[in-house]
Amino acid sequence: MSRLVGSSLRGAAGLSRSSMLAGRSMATVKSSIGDRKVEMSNLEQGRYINYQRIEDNLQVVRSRLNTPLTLAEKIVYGHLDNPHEQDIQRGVSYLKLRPDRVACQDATAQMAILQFMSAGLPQTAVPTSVHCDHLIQAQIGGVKDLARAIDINKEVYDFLATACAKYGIGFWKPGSGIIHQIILENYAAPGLMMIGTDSHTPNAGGLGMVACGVGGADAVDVMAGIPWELKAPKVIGVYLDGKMSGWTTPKDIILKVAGILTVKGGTGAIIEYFGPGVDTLSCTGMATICNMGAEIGATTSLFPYNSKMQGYLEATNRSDIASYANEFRHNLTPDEGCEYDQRIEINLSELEPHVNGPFTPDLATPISKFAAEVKKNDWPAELKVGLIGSCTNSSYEDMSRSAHIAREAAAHGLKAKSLFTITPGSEQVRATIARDGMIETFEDIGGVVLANACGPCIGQWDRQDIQKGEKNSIITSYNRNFTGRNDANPATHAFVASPDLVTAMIFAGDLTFNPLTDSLKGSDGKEFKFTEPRGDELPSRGYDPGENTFQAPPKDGSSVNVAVSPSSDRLQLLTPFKPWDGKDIIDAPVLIKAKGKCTTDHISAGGPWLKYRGHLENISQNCLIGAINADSGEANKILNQKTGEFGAVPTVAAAYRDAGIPWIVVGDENYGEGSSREHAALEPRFLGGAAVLCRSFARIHETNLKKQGMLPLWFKNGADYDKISGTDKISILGLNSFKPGQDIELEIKHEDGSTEKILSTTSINEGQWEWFKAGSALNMMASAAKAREASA
Ligand code: MIC
Ligand code: SF4
Repeated sequence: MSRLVGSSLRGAAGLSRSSMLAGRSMATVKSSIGDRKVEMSNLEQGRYINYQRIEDNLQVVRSRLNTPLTLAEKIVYGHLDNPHEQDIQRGVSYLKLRPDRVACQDATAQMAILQFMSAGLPQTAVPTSVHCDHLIQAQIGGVKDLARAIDINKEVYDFLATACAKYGIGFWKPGSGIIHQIILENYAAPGLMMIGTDSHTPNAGGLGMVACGVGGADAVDVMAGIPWELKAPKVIGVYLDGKMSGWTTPKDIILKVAGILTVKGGTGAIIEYFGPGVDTLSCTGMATICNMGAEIGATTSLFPYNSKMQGYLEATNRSDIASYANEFRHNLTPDEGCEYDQRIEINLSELEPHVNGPFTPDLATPISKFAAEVKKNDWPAELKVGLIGSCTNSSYEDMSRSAHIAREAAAHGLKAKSLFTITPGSEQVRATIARDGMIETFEDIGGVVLANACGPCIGQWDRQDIQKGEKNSIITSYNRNFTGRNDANPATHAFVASPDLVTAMIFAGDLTFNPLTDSLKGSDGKEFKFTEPRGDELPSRGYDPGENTFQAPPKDGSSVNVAVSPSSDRLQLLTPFKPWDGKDIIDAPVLIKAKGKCTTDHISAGGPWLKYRGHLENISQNCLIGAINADSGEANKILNQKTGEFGAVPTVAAAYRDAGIPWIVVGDENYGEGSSREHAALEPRFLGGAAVLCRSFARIHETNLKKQGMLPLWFKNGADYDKISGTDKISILGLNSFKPGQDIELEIKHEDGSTEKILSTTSINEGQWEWFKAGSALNMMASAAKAREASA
């Protein structure tokens, strides 16, 4: 269902503005939620939770919509910039929102801060934090790897640390942990809204926060005090009934949901969990589910506030937030009778552990059928490496369940048969599991504890046990498993499962092992079966905070100098893109027609390329090098239509640019799936691209393209994809008279000179069209700032 309420319908909603305001002031006479001042986090003084705004906004919105609201709607509409005037139609209207905070990780923060610097503002408008987690490579083990990373990335860390000090941003040093865990431990709070420059920002939904992944340019808007724009999300309700037992974990819920909805099934929607099964999950388990909702394209995922969240807030020294949330519970749970656009039901009592993959996170197989699938598909059965932890699954509960399995195996005299790595999600989790003996347990059976960082999850893995090209299997408790993601080897079959299954499987060294039914032989020659894993949701002795890795910004950072050396190969100040010349785009060669999955990893690879995330020119050398050319089936080999020669994608793109020829990328479904990295949009723009034409886009990437002044075009008729090849040229017509909402006509010119016309659509709205005309959203912001200065 969808709801239409525009300003034109306001009168019909029954209440005039003055009567609503009267209602509000009457309420304040009694006592209102805003009378109490509770800080958003223990680390930021004087920044208070604004439940009063939600209360007030919802009073207006309710009077207009006059219908029960889902929890997602309550929090989202509770953050509307203008609840009176805003059109609200799920899946249709563009909402202007006022998030409470912004979070950035080091690999995306560099570009976000470089853009923020261009805005020329003294401080960020909302509390913001930056987290150093992506640039640490896993080689030998935590301590040494961290020391090496601090050395190698010094220039970037210094840049981020000084920029944070200057602009009032909290800075989490390398070693502190992965952004999403730090946010959960310190900043997430029920009912608040956050945007973060990382697609797994929704992790904070485990604490009832609407937290969305965005590109850096969106973050800059909010940091600069401009409302954040989001298409009013649809709401998919997932009803959880029953109770998990045995080997089933929260991870299996999201693995199952991913199987049902597929990698694009959540696009444009918030996934809202509800039902009696919710209260049986731990808070960190709910965070795992929300985290991996990114894999189905969801705008975010969300759980209603409950006692498990209260317990986690208390355990992380935030009892005041918990008691405030208790007072506000009526707006932290969905209304009775609210309607979802789609409803899914899962009975937790019947849910089996799942293994998803390889190569895509939505290929879901229950463990009872997995061995047969391995054989049928000729996936390598030998398990080379098991990896647990990451931002998705590194809670105390996860670690204690895995340690339980490891202890049991050790008691039978076993060591891990596969390589085994453990990535604690935060310094707090690392210190706590070290204190409670779990690190020792993992090391005793042969595990290697890596730094509190992303490491192998994003290709920061100096993997030595196999040669590139060698077919092999690994299993992780991470969230993503796209081709080549972990070790840059396209022949690696990466599977995703709960930490429990991963840990059990490394003792068998075999993917076909099912710990629920199969036995292993102990060192005494006797067979044994693992008992069902058990763990503690929260540490009974409380968390050990570990080393202090936080740098608070000074009260006044104006004198801090942020230096970017012109000779740096890691950082480069940005030069504004040229505005649109007002003309149609004529005869733009197809740079590449990409076949099949084209994720942000294919468009702008991670791993060794992460080091150039602050240097647009250098990182552009990886532009689309992973995309598969539909004409040849090969990667990074395309026709230069001007010379007739074949070359690497970035080389051909730059040659077109230097000859003044704009070009177009053609893609398939869910183009730009995966990461929030705006480099996947900045690079094609920098190399002279004009448009991307495909069957469908992933949400964040589509916005990133718009922000950087590129045209994201959808085939009106998906079958037209087959009419195009990499030898064609495409003209984009009628741009001068284009009005948002209209189709855009394209003319395809084939190699033999024949032409045909097709239609494309675009989701570009009025404001976004202005970005295109200005050359980028940042250019628009800069000219608005200049105009303000001139009139002051
Ligand atoms: C990822 O998991 O793909 C990343 C690496 O965290 C990205 C962010 C990035 O590319 O820097 C994400 O999820 O947005
Ligand atoms: Fe880091 Fe992996 Fe989480 Fe992305 S998914 S934030 S790379 S741990």
